[in-house]
Amino acid sequence: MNLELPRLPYAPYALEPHISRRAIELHHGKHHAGYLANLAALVRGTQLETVSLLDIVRATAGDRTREAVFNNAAQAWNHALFWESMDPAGGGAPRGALDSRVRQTFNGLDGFRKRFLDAATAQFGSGWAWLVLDRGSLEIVATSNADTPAAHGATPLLVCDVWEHAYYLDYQNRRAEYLRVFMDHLVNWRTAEARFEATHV
Ligand code: MN3
Repeated sequence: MNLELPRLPYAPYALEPHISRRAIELHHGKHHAGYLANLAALVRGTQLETVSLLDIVRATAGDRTREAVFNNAAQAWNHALFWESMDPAGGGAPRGALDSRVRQTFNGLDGFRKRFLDAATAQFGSGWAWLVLDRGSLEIVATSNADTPAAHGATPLLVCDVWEHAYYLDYQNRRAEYLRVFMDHLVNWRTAEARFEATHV
């Protein structure tokens, strides 16, 4: 069964002082785990019970009769990528092929940083900010609630959670500050490079 809570790629205290152990434990152990528990209950005994999480996301996207399944599956998938999008030694710059493409596409790394932070800050209410590869082009997109570019044919490379539960405990209402910390201290370019390079094999 593929609906088990994935382990964090680092210890729950490893992102301190930027994100507290308490915030990570609640976010991973309660929010992320909660989406998976809801999803397991929703798909039990259905044909979706034996397919992968991403296949559930794709099979239910845009289907209003299965909105709860989509929301819980997409949230679970998005969170798994979010944990991999951070690292205790994160921040800095991409390397190799991704570095060139980011600089070319967004007019330098500073251009990327500004565009990503603007998109994430401007997302009204709950959602996610992404760097994706869509039909060969790098793009920055924001999605609302559970929605995910993975349901719409794009390949997500990086994601930042902008639901209030991601930052309220440590940053209260200061989403912009949380986002700057994400970009400058936590963003995991190594996993983004691996995803980018995997699309070129
Ligand atoms: Mn979250």
